[in-house]
Amino acid sequence: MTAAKGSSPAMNPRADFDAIVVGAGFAGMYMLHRLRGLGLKTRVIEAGQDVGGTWYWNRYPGARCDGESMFYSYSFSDALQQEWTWTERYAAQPEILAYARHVADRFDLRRDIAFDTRVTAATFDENQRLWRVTTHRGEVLTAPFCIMGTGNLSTTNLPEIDGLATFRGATYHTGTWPHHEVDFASRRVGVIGTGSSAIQAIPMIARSAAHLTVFQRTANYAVPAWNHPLTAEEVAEVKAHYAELREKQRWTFSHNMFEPAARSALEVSEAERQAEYERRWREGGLGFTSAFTDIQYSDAANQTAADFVRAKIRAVVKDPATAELLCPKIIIGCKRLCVDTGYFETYNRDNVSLVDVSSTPITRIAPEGPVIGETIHAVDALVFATGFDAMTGTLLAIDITTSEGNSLRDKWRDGPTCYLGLAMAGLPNLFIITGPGSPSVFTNMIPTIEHHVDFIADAIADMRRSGRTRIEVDGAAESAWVQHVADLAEPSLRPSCNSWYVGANIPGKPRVFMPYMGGVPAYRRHCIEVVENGYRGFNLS
Ligand code: NA7
Repeated sequence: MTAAKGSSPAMNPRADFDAIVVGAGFAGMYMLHRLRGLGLKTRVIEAGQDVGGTWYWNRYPGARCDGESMFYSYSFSDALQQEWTWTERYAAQPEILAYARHVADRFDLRRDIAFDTRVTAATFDENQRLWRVTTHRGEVLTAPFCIMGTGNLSTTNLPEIDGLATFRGATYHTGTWPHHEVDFASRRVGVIGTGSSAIQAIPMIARSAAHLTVFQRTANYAVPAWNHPLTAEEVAEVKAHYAELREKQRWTFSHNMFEPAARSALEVSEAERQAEYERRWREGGLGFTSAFTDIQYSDAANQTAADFVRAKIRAVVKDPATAELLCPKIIIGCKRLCVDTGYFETYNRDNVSLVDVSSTPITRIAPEGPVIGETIHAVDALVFATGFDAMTGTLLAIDITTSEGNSLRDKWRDGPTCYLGLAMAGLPNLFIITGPGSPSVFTNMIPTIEHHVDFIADAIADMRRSGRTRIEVDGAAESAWVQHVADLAEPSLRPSCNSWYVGANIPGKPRVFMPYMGGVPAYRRHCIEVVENGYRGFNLS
């Protein structure tokens, strides 16, 4: 890869590009589109062979978005949202990937994307005022701005279990699924993990495998998707009102169109509470925990929602011992709520067994399969649905430094610190799209991405207009924001339990509650005030 010929960079004649964007998922693609619109010469660097990011890699059976398709999509182009037609309430991975490809074609994005190329390091040269971005091929590209669109769930977590290399069968990770069809027919399959990915994959694998053994460490809550094909009328109705619906979406709590909670779970009668949970259950999806205002804040309120889901599980799963094992003991909302299609029903099949690895973990993997205590569970294939080094893993895999000796790895040694989840003190002209300290993973990601991309593009455009070339977060503003994010999380039940939100799934990862819990409207208002006050908290020069 060499610097593209043609126009020279507008912002720093010594650089190859005006901006380098890492990642060609939904963040990187829209970032490229916006920067191009500003006339900036931009290069996107993408590890995969095509666009799509998360939806390029997560191809496991049953992979599907648990945000509703008509609102889990770009809003920046009305022509795009009018011409694209989603076929199901929740889009499956192939459809989302097809959409990403369509966007790349429609906006002619690929000509500025270097595929199959992984960024290994990025160093800011203070003298030249530019980032030197190094790829795994050894190339170095330069630009005054570097923007990380690297995703929050893009570095897989493969637990280190003794003997894995000796396993005779095939191994898979849901987050790096092969591109070819994986045929589990007449094979004994083991799935490790019961998070969102597993809960989607298990019913599908159970249908084809000779036998499926699920190794569960922590039982999880799942609410039915009630997925269905969208009718022409449903699609037409949304399309006719997209403009106002999108504006409404931008000011919802999580960029989802859930009905917001109005009351405490504890202020209503038992009958009203049950009716509200039942109504939300019938509706399906992630809006379930928006039933009451205090589900994430009061243990007693949380228990009412948890008890409701546990009763549903017991009603579905026929074997009482299996049902008890599947009933989560953790608070609801501790780990991300899962949305399922036939997950609990799958345990009624004769070819599915559930193995509890909470008290006795998987001690090692023998050539035949996982060993728990003295028992070898023989399988022909092992699926790791063991999640990701979320939110920070991918950024820390890149050696991000400055010529002044600052380094992201040092800065984040005790956990991520970031202003607005967008940029950091000590690392000028570097932006993160949906970084730690922003609403990010608590929201519908595509509109959240659009918000950050617009912020970054507008900031660069403002700098260009005012002839400024350097933007850096003020250390005090960053510390105050980090404290604000922690203060928002503190009264909630969430930081107290183990999840990837606090880094608890990765051994040795500092325990910090990473997402912003104040909701999208408050966050958007902060961002607006920052800009209106001359980029308060940033130093521009
Ligand atoms: P998750 O939600 O992080 O789930 C990973 C699962 O793997 C979870 O059940 C873990 O149990 C389990 N796990 C991890 N390591 C082990 C070992 N060593 N032994 C047994 N079980 C293990 O990842 P997903 O891919 O499902 O979902 C990630 C996000 O993608 C999701 O939240 C949505 O936002 C979309 P644990 O709970 O740690 O006990």
